[in-house]
Amino acid sequence: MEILLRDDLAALSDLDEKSLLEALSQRFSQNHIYTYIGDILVSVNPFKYLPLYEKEVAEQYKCHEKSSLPPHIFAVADKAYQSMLGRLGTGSRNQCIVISGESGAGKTESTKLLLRHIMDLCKANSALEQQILQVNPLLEAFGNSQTVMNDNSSRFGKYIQLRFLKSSVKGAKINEYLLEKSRVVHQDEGEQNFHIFYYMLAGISQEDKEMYGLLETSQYRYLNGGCGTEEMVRQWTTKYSEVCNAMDMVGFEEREKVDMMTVLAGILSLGNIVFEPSESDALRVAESAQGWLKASAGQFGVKEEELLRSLICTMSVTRGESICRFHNQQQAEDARDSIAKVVYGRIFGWIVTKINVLLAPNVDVGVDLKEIGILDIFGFENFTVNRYEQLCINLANEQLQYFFNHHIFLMEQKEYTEEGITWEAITFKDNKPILDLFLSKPIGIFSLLDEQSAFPQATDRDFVDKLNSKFKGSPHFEIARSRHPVFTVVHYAGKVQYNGNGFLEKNRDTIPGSIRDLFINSVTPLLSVLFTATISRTGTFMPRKAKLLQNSEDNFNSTRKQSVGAKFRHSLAVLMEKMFSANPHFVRCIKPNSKKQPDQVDERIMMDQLRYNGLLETIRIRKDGFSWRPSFEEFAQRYRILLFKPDLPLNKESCMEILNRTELRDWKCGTSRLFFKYWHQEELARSLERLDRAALVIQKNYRAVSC
Ligand code: AD9
Ligand code: MG
Repeated sequence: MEILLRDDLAALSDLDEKSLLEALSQRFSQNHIYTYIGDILVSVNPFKYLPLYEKEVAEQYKCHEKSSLPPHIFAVADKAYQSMLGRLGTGSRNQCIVISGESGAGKTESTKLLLRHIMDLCKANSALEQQILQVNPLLEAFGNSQTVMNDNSSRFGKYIQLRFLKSSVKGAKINEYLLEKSRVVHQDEGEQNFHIFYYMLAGISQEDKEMYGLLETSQYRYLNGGCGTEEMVRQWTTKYSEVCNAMDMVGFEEREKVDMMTVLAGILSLGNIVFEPSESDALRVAESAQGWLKASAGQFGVKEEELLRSLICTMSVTRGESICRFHNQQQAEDARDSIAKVVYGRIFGWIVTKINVLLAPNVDVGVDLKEIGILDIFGFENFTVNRYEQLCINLANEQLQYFFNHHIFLMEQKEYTEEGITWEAITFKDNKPILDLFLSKPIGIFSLLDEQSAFPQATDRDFVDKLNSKFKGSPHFEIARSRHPVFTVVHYAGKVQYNGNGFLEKNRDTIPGSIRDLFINSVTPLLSVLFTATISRTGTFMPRKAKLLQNSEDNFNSTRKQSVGAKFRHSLAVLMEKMFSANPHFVRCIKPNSKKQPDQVDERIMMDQLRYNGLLETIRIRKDGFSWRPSFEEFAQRYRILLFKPDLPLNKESCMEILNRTELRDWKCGTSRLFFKYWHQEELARSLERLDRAALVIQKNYRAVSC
């Protein structure tokens, strides 16, 4: 019973894996989905509506004391906001909120709740805040889809940075990571394409449908026959009007919207093109698909014969002479699919860029804005078949786990040693060796992949053979015997077998020059803009510099063109740098079962997540450790007021003088800073509040007397 009543597991006297699971499941069965482990929030997905987010609840979690209210995601938002303003004794600093958990655990929902509450805390109800909130439906429509793990699975990662001047929000920026473009052309059993296609087909008026040349959902091969039940179609219709509203709010022009829908229609038509042999060397479009070729060329605003040419052959220039190499069936289908992927990918990038332009802070250069970043990245994935995308997604999760370990275990323990605090070391599952397996140079999975991608003749099998020979015997790598080029990585969250088919091509992600030329000359303004601009490493569009660069980028032999893996690693590194310099808050999301069902706990699935999340070790370190570590100066500056001595020097002696006047126990003093348990911060905040109240009473009395 003691367990059930506890909101904070770090406060429990003793705990093992089993009782941790029991505690969380018991709380969950009573709809207490949130639980603290010290300052970390654990959230178990209820898969049902709970009355936890109403206005009155949100009100309670504004500038509150953590211990006085049940654990809540709003409390994390509040703490990040107050810390950013420097109200919690840490000095005003950038903050980041890291949300982790496997697919379907509730990261994106948590992100939305955090955003909502932070916007609520800013108080003013400005247009900018509404715009920031409206961005989500737009991003989700284009970047999310139904998977076996989650009906609204994010197929891209995002880091939302909210920018503040003092307490009011001045702008925001979104970084997106690795949209799973391959979903446009292929979805596994039980999965769907990106939401926007279904929304559009359900929500669009008959008149517009004709204008865009759209048919029924069931007609399109790329949509996997997913017509949806009546109820789903109703929901898609509502979602479509939400997306249209969001586009208006974000500032899309009518022309741009029309172009975008037409291009999406073009992608769908393109997907229906199939090929057959002809009398000559070249393939031709099958008789039954001629209409689709015509439709798609029309929707893309390009000439039919030019679109056909880029599907059935590759043009290359050798010694000033154009040579046409005809595609076989597979190559023609690949060309078709790669056009669909690149066009969709560019539309997504363009939407994010537009959002960022709109939300950019409108302040003078040099104004010091503080930031709260929220990271909602794809969860750890382990499917029946795991491809290149899963490798990247799981690398991102390894990186996040490392960040978590680094903060919770490494940094904390290193500081104790440096500051001479006696401390019994806590062991934890360090995933650095797995990160090294991925990222080491020149012998890491990604370096070897880049090396092989640079050879036009290399095959996916060559790549996997290379891995097998280099990592044989590594504790985190297993050689798999199979007809297919497969290999296994032992991740922090378990073993994942990857199928190397398509790795080299996906890593190169080259767009043939002919396709670029095709679209640059499109009469649809949006398409020609998308292919005239190039996307920089930070995700922003840059004008193309020179024809020379354009050509070299198209050629996968070129060393200038960065591979997808290299770009992804770079953006992850930039993200980590940002996060390491901010004050982190952690939300650990847990999925109670894999059937997306309410009120059901699958103990094995829960236990796996508790284990690889390192939650038991986290409880131990939060219980025994000192999570708040202000310098003498910081501490004295903030709390000397408790002694009514504003001129007290900012040194160790003053800190001792202050602390001796409080009832705080169990804190420690290092050589340059103080070490507090996480609850000490709140006790001190309470003392300050009492002081404030006393000051108010005195003021009031003074006024009464002087009247
Ligand atoms: V993925 O890695 O993007 O595939 P997420 O983002 O972790 O995954 P998401 O937030 O999308 O999962 O949650 C999955 C579903 O769980 C949602 O669509 C909701 O139906 C459900 N969910 C999640 N959190 C809550 C909640 N606090 N209350 C009610 C919830 N339902
Ligand atoms: Mg998500």
